[in-house]
Amino acid sequence: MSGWQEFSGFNRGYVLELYEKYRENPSSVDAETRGVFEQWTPPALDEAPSAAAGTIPLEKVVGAVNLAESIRRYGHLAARLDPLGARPPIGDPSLLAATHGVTDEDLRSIPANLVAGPLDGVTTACDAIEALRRIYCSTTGYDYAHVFVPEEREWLRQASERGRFRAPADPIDPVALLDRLSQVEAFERFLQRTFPGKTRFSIEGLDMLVPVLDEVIAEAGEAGIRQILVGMAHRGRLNVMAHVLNKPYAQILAEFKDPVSRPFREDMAWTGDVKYHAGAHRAIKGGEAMDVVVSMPPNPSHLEAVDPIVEGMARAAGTSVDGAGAPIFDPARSVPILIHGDAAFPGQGVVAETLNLSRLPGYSTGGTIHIIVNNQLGFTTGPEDVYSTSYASGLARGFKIPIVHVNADDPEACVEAARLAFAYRARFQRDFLIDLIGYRRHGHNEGDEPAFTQPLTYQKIGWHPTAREIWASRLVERGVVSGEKAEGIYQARASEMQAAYEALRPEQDLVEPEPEAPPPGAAAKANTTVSIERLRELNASLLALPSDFTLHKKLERGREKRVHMLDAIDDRSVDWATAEELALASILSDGVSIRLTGEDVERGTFSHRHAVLHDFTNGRAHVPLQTLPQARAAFEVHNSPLTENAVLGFEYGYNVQEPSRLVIWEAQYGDFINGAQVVIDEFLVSARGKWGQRPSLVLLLPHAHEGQGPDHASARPERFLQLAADINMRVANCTTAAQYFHLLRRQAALLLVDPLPLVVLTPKSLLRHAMVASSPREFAEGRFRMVIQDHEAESRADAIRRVIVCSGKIYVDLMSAEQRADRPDVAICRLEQLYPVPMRDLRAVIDAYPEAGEVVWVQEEPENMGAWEFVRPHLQEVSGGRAVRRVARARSASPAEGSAARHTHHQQMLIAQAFGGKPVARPRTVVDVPAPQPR
Ligand SMILES: Cc1ncc(C[n+]2csc(CCOP(=O)(O)OP(=O)(O)O)c2C)c(N)n1
Ligand SMILES: [Mg+2]
Repeated sequence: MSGWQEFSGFNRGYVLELYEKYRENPSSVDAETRGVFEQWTPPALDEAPSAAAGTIPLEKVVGAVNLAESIRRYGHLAARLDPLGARPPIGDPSLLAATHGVTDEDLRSIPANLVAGPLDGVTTACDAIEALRRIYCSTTGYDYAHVFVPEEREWLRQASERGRFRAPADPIDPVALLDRLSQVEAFERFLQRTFPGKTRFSIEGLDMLVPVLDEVIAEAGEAGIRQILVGMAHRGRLNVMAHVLNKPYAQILAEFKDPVSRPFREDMAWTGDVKYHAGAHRAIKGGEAMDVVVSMPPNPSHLEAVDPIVEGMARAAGTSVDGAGAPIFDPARSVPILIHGDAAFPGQGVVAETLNLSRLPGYSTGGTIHIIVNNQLGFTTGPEDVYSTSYASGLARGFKIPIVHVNADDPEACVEAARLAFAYRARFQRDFLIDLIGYRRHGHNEGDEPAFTQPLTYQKIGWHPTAREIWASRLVERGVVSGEKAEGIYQARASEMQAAYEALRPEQDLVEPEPEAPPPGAAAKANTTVSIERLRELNASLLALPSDFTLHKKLERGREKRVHMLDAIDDRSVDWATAEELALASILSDGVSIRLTGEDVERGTFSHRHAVLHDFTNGRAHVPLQTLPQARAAFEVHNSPLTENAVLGFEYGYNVQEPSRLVIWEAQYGDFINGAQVVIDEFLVSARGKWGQRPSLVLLLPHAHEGQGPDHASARPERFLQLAADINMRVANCTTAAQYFHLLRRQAALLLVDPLPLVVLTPKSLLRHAMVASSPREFAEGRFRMVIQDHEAESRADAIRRVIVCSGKIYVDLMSAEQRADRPDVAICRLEQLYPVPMRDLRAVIDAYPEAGEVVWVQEEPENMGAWEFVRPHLQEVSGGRAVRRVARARSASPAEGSAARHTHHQQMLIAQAFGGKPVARPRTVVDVPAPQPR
């Protein structure tokens, strides 16, 4: 047998490297290795080798090296990772010496250096293999052979084999750790006894999560990180809130009491949320440096939905935007920690979407520390039905994230994992995953009987000592503390809980966040005009290119047109894209920074934006809004990955973390927003009422029926309008470039005084339509109009019999219709802001036509979609007794026709109906309109 051929590429390289070292300088290797090499020459790679290392047959050396490498790669398969021992290590034949044709005796005759790598203090290969087994097959499973970058793999290998983060090299205070575990356990036991059956999602079985977080946070603080963002679900959340975020026991206990006698917030804008969804902040006083802030945002029950939100928060916290140009992100300023469930991590797609953000320039947070709180169960479902990977963490392998599986009953191993995770992140700015493997002491929640489905596991758990008990016995064995002392530590922590309970005054101790009411009328008062001089200056600056920049010919023509766009103040010359760029430029010059993201937003789906220009000769990028001399704040624009859920969540997080910045996300087409419905429902529209957050994210959603088929038509305005309540957002569908300009500027002006999410249905074909263009005067003198009157019709108001009210593109279709000429009795008004419904303005617009007998809502969407069902009662309320009708496509399950010809046919029918029928004079008797229902 030829030993040389047995070497895998890596080991072959290692032996060759060692041999090279020896040839250059024989004393650079130790005496025993020298002895081997003195009698051995590596064969040419294509030669069948036959030489053996003197008295040690070469195949034995090969076997030893391959065995060592197998232990490094696959040792985790033999590690004791399950505290219950219910899932014994699966092992692998490659971990056995015999598989490699070596015995312990052979190994004893081989010098350690051939296999030792970073290992210290070993002389023979046998010692080295034993040491490697102790490291790789213990209560930690190092799972990072999938890391591609050799430098990173080497760093990880050095760290684990040298025990860089383990005691004694990196000491642990054993008594402080015992105290911490006592606190964690006493908290749960007290709640279990005092509030039996009340849901708290106990941490028990994964108690080490708290010391692991302590460790990461302490390391982060020491490294100068100022913002730590923690995202987690229900499991162990109360314990983490109490002990990591220092939420007072009194507040937690008061929430358990849930006193009925407290004054309830009866205004419906406030619903609050259950206690295990609440967020918390903690400022830790940092010595001579600044404070460290640890924040846990609130999150909904939807597992893992908070992941991208935390990433966005961390990105915002680490980004400075004060100067013009691109913002500066510093990974040393913030760190995100994401705590996942072992069933949720592999199951929820948003996890993969979030992991995919980690290395993208527009989204990176300089590395996330992931912790799977792996209790080997998802409610009642075991691992065999939960993931197709070998471990719950399998997904992370594809992203080349180093993984450490660790037995949660071994506190020292857990602490090492935490330190290793932070140090790796600090060194490489990449994600790291700790798979903290424990069990779940109770049912899924505390009222749930786990033995129905996992009887054997729960028999075992019944007998299994707690992490604190295990650590206490270990310390007693080591003579660090006495049994009495350990018990005393626990009792002291239990008494603290008892004392907090006895001192509780539930009504007073319960603190609910108070969402502030927006200042009345702030939106209407915002001055959004920009003087014509300033607009011209901004336009000129935006058009200026670096001297050596070659533009694509077609783009050049477009920009030439723009040079004179603002010359004639009353010409309707400014198109949608220019209006947007001028709005953004003016906002930057007002000192508000902007972040714009979405699929292909740099160019724009419809090739209209060109926020990033590419030199035609060399591809070099130029971003006009980043070189704008007038700008006083940073601008960033990023093409997003092909994702809706995680990227929208990310922008939401960015927005709530730094609410003074304007954050805009654009969908490729409006309908793709449904891929992010969880973010809409659970955060964007309801976070204010549940948690007191005040988002102001802008969504640009292309929307219009243009014959492109059932998709690419509808941004589903009906969904947003169904969710509209308690003034939780603004929804607009504007029809002119100037309206869009003022809308964006109004949003920027309201960021701090009256923030609300802004949903804008945006044009597609109308982007370049002459009717949508506006005159420069409309930018310099106007404002955003929530309703637009038909001024032409107003001049013959008494002749008007039918008031059409519509929103968006159908307005242009109606105005361009031939039939209009035959109907001087029809006025066409636009509702530009769908929510909050501008009732006063709407009433005024309709009341301008005293003889009109009917109000007709015209929409191109099917009757069961679009705004009709939402606006109907509002129109009835302001119609002054006039009949309210609608013209719409017939009710339909699918938003639009698959054939362009059918689309056109239906569109023509709509227009015909809008103008058709007999004019109706206003009835002289008042029709009884049902009064709106009280809230
Ligand atoms: C998106 C979503 N689907 C379903 C649920 C219902 N649910 C709540 S907890 C749970 C099991 C979670 O298991 P795991 O992720 O392992 O966390 P654990 O409760 O074990 O800590 C399920 C299915 C949910 N909360 N969110
Ligand atoms: Mg679980």
